[in-house]
Amino acid sequence: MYKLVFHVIGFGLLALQISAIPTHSQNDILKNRESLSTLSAASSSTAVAKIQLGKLAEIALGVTNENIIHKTAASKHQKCTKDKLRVRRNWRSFSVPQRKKYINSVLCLQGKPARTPAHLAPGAKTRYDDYVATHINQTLGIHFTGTFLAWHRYFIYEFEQALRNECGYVGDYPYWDWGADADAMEKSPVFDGTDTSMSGNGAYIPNEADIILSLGDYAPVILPPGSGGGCVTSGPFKNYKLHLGPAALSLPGGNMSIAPNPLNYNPRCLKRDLTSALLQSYANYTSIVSLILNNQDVWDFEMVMQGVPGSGAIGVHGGGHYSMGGDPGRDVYVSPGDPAFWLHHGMIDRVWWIWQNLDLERRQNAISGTGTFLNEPPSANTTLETLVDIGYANGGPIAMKELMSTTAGPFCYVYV
Ligand SMILES: *[C@@H]1O[C@H](CO)[C@@H](O)[C@H](O)[C@H]1NC(C)=O
Ligand SMILES: *[C@@H]1O[C@H](CO)[C@@H](O)[C@H](O)[C@H]1NC(C)=O
Ligand SMILES: *[C@@H]1O[C@H](CO)[C@@H](O)[C@H](O)[C@H]1NC(C)=O
Ligand SMILES: *[C@@H]1O[C@H](CO)[C@@H](O)[C@H](O)[C@H]1NC(C)=O
Ligand SMILES: [Cu+2]
Repeated sequence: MYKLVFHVIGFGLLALQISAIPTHSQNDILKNRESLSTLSAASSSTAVAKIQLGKLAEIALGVTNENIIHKTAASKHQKCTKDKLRVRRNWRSFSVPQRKKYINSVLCLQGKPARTPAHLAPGAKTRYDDYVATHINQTLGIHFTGTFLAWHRYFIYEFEQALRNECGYVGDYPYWDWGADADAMEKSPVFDGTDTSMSGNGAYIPNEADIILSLGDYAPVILPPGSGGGCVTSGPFKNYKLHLGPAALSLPGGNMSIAPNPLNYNPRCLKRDLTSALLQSYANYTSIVSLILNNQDVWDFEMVMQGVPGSGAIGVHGGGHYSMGGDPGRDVYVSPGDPAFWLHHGMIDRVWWIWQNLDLERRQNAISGTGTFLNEPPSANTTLETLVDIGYANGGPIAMKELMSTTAGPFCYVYV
């Protein structure tokens, strides 16, 4: 059962320095309590769960806004003030010109030369590839680890920074609302293949076999194939070439494609195999709300999100990735090579942000896990002092503690 603790004003690290915690007005508390009575458990009706998710996001927004006001009042050094706050928005709420501006800035990054030295990643040719190369290089240290959520928060933020600083993007950062597309991905404004989408499905390949995900000694997870399978034929990214990988690409029928050096140059088309059934099973509104409401501990939250090994589930994170299908959609390492990656991880970050803001005091700085994939091989626990680094992509090494709040450290954004 979900219990909201009314520590709606949490200050993260700053809280420790502030003696008197401002109290909430009685009205706000009553209002929250009222809306929370309908939020004790995820509804099995996806239509109701959609409303629940909207309410949870509203609560998170309210908490973040108040937090900023109080932090600004408490310290002149507060960098993230209300006038600087950026909003991240649902791709569905972007106008046509806004969508085109975002897409053009991504295409721009794909046209700029890489920073990664060729001797480290000969296949990294563009600034976009710098992000793919770094993700490939670090995959086993950033998934099923203590850094998973924060690393990806930093990674997509620094991608946004590159769009802004190197490609003149001035719009909002978009997220993909999985629940809205769970019944028909092909109709999603993210994947409908129009020139305002992230390109559409791959060319249809008939009679594709199932995808078989194997992980150590756990029973394999069997996923159905989708409605495409081949190269993307429409939309802004139909001529885009993947340059890196494959590193661990699951193919229909159970084989895996692995390049001897996934950082070598291996130009090929972007493939998709849109699989609504996966989004429907793992990333519908009910699954999103129950992820948020049913997991009090950050370990449970991040594990359920990624799919608890052996449970047969792949979580909302895996649901989003594998529902894109194709190449690199089915390759954990190379996944940022699909331009929809950034919208998917926007939603991942949004869900974390909502979860954190429902109990900031306990969750703002909650970390669990180590520096290695499922702690294999065993490594030290991740802490607030652990450094994360996204290599040649952008930014510099940064401590976990800087990444835990979206309105502190380098960040100043909320989700609407
Ligand atoms: C991969 O990681 C290693 C170890 O952190 C680093 O030295 C190297 O520069 C990275 N390579 C790329 C391509 O980022
Ligand atoms: C899997 O790979 C083997 C060896 O390359 C090949 O013989 C077989 O046909 C492949 N299976 C499928 C389903 O692609
Ligand atoms: C929604 O997701 C949950 C858990 O991921 C699943 O059990 C349920 O069957 C899904 N609902 C629908 C309508 O597919
Ligand atoms: C690492 O974290 C685990 C789980 O929270 C805990 O049981 C263990 O004591 C920690 N190890 C160290 C060395 O702090
Ligand atoms: Cu990742």
